[in-house]
Amino acid sequence: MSTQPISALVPGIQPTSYVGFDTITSQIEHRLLKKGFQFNIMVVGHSGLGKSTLINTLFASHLIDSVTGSDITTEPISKTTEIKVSSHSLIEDRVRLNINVIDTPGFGDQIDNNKVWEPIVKYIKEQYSQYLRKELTAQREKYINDTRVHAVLYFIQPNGKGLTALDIATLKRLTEIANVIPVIGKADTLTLEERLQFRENVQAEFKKHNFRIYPYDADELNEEELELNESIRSIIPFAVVGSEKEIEINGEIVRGRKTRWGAINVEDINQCEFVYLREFLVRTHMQDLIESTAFTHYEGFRARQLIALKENASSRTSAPVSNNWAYQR
Ligand SMILES: Nc1nc2c(ncn2[C@@H]2O[C@H](COP(=O)(O)OP(=O)(O)O)[C@@H](O)[C@H]2O)c(=O)[nH]1
Ligand SMILES: [Mg+2]
Repeated sequence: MSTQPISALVPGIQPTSYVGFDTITSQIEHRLLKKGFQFNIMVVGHSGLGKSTLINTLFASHLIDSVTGSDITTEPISKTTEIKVSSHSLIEDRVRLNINVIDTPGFGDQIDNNKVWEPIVKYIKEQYSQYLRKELTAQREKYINDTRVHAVLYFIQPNGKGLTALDIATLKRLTEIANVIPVIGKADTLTLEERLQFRENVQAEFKKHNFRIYPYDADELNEEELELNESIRSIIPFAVVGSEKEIEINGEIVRGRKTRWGAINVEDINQCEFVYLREFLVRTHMQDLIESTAFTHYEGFRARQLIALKENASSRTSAPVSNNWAYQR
């Protein structure tokens, strides 16, 4: 069966005078602008890898605090990974972007890191579950508030070797349920050659473990889009450097970091891959991240839940109906 849309098969008719349905694009735009956009981004990785700084650099706004400076020897170390959500509203031109940043402090900071990914996995699934519950109510809201995690930025330590056991265990679980974008944090601590070698090692491990890393090649993508995805994949994990400060390099004010050995301009593609990450995450794939979450990850969850419910109902004898939306695979 052909999967081509009807419109591609039927020759178009040009009306003899102006009808005006070409305005539908601006009508849609008007609606969308009024409503605003929701984007939910999660950061995962060890403390001090530059997660908060990178989020602030990405959106050129101070969204989350960097909690360094606090004395870790006196602060109690939390036993598990915490989930901290902060909501922001950014406006650029006429577009309002509502961002939820989901921070995961405490990840990997314990001596025993067994199952520290669990609160993260639980949070992601809970958002799917909440969304499904809202969709299934008789009086469905017109716009369901979307808290589903659209992108997970996973920070890999620039250790020069490769993934740790914790990275592997966490990535395995997260890539099954969300769009995961791995990055090498604080890449300025590696030389350019070290970065290339490190990336090669990490990419080989992704292959070996068969991780499904975002972006995905969907059937409907054209050649150009597939090529773009391929080129993005070749530089994943992005070697990034973040900074909220502006510094002066050769008389120019840029966003960068001053070190004892010199200065780094985070927006210079010869010095780090921050610009590529921003281009990809914000300027080419933001809508695709939102759609992939809805049509791939959430859809899978939804189907499994509904099948489970149905089976539950048909095999039910006297057992009470379970109100438990636990994730079932
Ligand atoms: N060298 C270097 N330091 C960074 C970078 N990003 C952040 N930092 C510094 O590292 C410390 C921890 O950063 P933070 O963003 O709070 O890390 P988080 O714990 O992962 O959220 C701060 O002192 C930052 O100024 C980076 O890309 N390179
Ligand atoms: Mg932080």
